[in-house]
Amino acid sequence: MNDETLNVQLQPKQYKSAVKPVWCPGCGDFGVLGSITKALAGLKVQPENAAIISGIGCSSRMPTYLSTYGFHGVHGRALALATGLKTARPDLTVIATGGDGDGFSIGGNHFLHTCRRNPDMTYIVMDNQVYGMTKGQASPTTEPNWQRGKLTPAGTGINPFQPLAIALASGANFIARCSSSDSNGTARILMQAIRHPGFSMVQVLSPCVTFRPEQREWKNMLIAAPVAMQATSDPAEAARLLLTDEGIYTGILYVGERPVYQPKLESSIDDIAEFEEEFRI
Ligand SMILES: Cc1ncc(C[n+]2csc(CCOP(=O)(O)OP(=O)(O)O)c2C)c(N)n1
Ligand code: SF4
Repeated sequence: MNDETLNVQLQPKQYKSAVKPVWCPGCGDFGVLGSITKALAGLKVQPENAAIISGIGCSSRMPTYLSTYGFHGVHGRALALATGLKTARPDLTVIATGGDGDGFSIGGNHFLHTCRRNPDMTYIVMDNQVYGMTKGQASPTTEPNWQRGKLTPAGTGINPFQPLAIALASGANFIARCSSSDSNGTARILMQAIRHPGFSMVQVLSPCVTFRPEQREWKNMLIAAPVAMQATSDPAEAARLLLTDEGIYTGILYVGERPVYQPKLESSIDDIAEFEEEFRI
């Protein structure tokens, strides 16, 4: 971190780029963009010391709208990219962003293993229970009886993926759920997620007003999780909470203490030609 830029207090809007979001009016992702800028400002992370990494989807456009470093990658590969970056540049604040399709479908395998590996980064999934960008197909978190999808007119009939329970079982070190309709509350949780060592998984319920207009009602259905001032660090207690909450508890649901993945950076490769030879087919 550059000493000259340490602790300079920027306003949240200074974390926004000059690019105007192309999201549909009313999309929940606007609220999440605001929360990320507030969290970075609150933590006094300078834009040049942060990197936002994403895959593909409406929500994955996030890096474009921020003045930090960023990488809008390929579908489902945000966590692989982000892990590589954090490993090479542990000094950076690395945040991966994306949607439920990107993260739990095509990127599902990376999700499991990033939780397991536990690099010190934050993953923000804007969950709208649908593939927004490709016009409204069912995603892993879609309810089994959602019948408006053109590919699944009778519903998927499949149990939804439970991102937070799976994150817990796979080893994520901080687990929270929030809502895009509560921009300040989400910003506060993101600050804690970013500060906490290890892999922080934050599911933000973020309505797709175009393909799931009924999600506008989410803001009236969310309830604060029944945890005391302090989130539990007991995985069994967290599992009980996550598996019985019907998907609407918000707040910090688990805080763990697993060791962070940060391999040593010294290279043992002295001769690159010799290394290439080893991999020649
Ligand atoms: C390899 C690959 N497969 C499929 C696609 C098409 N595709 C683009 S975005 C997307 C799903 C996006 O849904 P989600 O991640 O939930 O994000 P949202 O748009 O809802 O924010 C898909 C299937 C692609 N870009 N690349
Ligand atoms: S299609 Fe849905 S997720 Fe995509 S920008 Fe529009 S409201 Fe947001």
